[in-house]
Amino acid sequence: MSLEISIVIPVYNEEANIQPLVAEVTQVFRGREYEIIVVDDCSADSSWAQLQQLRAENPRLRALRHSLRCGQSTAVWNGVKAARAAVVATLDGDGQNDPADLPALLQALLDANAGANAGASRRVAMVAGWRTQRKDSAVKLLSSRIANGIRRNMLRDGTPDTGCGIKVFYRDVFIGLPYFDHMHRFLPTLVQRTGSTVISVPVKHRPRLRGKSKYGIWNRLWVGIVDLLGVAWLIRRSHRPSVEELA
Ligand SMILES: Nc1nc2c(ncn2[C@@H]2O[C@H](COP(=O)(O)OP(=O)(O)O)[C@@H](O)[C@H]2O)c(=O)[nH]1
Ligand SMILES: [Mg+2]
Repeated sequence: MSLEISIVIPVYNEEANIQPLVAEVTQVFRGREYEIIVVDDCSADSSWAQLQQLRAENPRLRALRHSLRCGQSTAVWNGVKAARAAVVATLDGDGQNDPADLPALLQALLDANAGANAGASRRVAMVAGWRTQRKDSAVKLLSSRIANGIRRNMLRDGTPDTGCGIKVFYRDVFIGLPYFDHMHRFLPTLVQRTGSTVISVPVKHRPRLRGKSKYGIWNRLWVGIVDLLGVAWLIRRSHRPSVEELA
């Protein structure tokens, strides 16, 4: 039986969140063909021990671990590479995204491509979650609003919330993207650069109940500016003519 979906969850020091989140995903996909891939980015807490225990009792759960901390993008990258399904979902590991949104996002992706050939180039390759009611601190909301405004103006990616951790997409399209640290914040732009379309769908957002946020204003702002320039350069340096071949 082939898998319908691989759910990739990057974690760094999320020891109190992994078990409840895996239980939620398991509940949501009960009776379906799926796998959960948690990628531990060399956590300093008991995340890996939790995963060892959970893996022993849940064959649908796979656990990967980095030998050193490399950041969220690399964790997502390695998780997607390891995925066995043609469609992959990502989910933050802190429980702020609601796994109950995943089936609708998956369906939106499949519906958008109904009747299209698997290899057709112009298709909806990604459905991005859109946190219409974010449950974050005022400081985070404000800094995110400013950063989003600048990004939207520079990249014109037509995506209201690129930073949302919940996304569903075709694995082969993702694997064809250029890899770099922090790429996870630019996935809609990078996917559009391949000629594919991205649609946004409203999703729930929940407050972080356990553990601490790994991002503050400063570690997001400065790298964000460098990344934005880098991504703008990538867009400028790409061409996508249609290619014809003599019969
Ligand atoms: N693998 C990995 N995941 C990370 C890292 N930093 C954050 N994450 C994960 O990315 C997700 C979002 O991070 P979080 O700290 O909740 O960011 P916030 O929601 O913007 O405050 C969570 O699943 C984190 O565990 C990291 O350095 N490596
Ligand atoms: Mg969070």
